Amino acid sequence: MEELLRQIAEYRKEILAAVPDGAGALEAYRIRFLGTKGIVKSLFNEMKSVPNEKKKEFGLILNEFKQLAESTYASWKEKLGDGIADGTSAIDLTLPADRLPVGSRHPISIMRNNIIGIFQRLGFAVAEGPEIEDDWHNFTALNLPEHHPARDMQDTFYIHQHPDWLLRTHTSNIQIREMEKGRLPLRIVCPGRVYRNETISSRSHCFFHQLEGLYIDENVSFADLKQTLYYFVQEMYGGAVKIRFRPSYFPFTEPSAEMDISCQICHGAGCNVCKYSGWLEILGCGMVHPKVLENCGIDPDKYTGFAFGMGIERLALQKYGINDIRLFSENDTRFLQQFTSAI
Ligand code: 2NL
Repeated sequence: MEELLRQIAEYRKEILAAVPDGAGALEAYRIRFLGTKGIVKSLFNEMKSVPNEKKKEFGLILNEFKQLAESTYASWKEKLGDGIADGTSAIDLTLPADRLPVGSRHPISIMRNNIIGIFQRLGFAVAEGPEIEDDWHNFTALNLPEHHPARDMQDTFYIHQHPDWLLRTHTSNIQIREMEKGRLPLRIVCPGRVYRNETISSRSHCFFHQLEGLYIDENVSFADLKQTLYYFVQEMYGGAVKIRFRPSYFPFTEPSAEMDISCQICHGAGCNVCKYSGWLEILGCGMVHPKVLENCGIDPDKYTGFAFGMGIERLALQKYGINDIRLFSENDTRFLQQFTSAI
């Protein structure tokens, strides 16, 4: 009897420490403890050798031991899952993992990065600035007269609590801030989001993206402007692209021009994208107005410069043949995932 109790205590310890690592090990446990020739069975067979007055006490201990062996088996069977008979693990670690959806660059980011890359190869640095701007850096320094329509409450988002603040209407504020730092020469491109109080439609939105450029040094001429922009479109659209300049007006440049490229769809023959003109307008540009230089503490008799600005959405619409500007900000993955392979 004493010897049997000692054995049961040993087996209890073994059961409590058992960690079967797969269906094979669990089956070995079952055969060892619960099988027809297993430990539980053989201990019950020992009952006959126990003195009668001790049989009740031994029976209780034995039954408790049997329950421990059975419940341990049941809980491990549940943990490992059943129906696996390969003798290893219920979890197949060699199976490939579930696929995660791969994200993609936003078409506006792709376009912006391409443009930046071209100007960086020409020695332009990238500058950024605040989207909430004061009247000076967004309008006054840029030679926009006080009653210019762009300053109208109708066209610009003002910050109610601070009437001098507004959401920038172009990224020129960055260039003003860079010029005010007084480090010349200056050769920068300025990408960013801008805001205008427009009715949202397929062609206009209350926010969009611009990229402006500025080059200021001694003896910078309109010829430098033309050659820089010609290099840009050749890199962007290929060597066969043609350009033309049309006179225009901006308060911050003089002279000012719009630049067109030969239509990338019909190559000048005429189609509905270029409205049968053979040309697509891609940017505005000009020589920085002497007043703007003065406003930023730069001597217009010593320094000259050119500037240009383009709308990134407009270029992306043209490049990818998209007909609705709202698609860029709706976050519809059916639209966005079409750009997964476009860098
Ligand atoms: C357009 C035209 C333009 C500029 C932006 C600029 C900035 C400074 C001084 C002078 Cl600080 N000019 N920027 C110049 C000409 C045109 O943008 O159509 N943008 C979408």
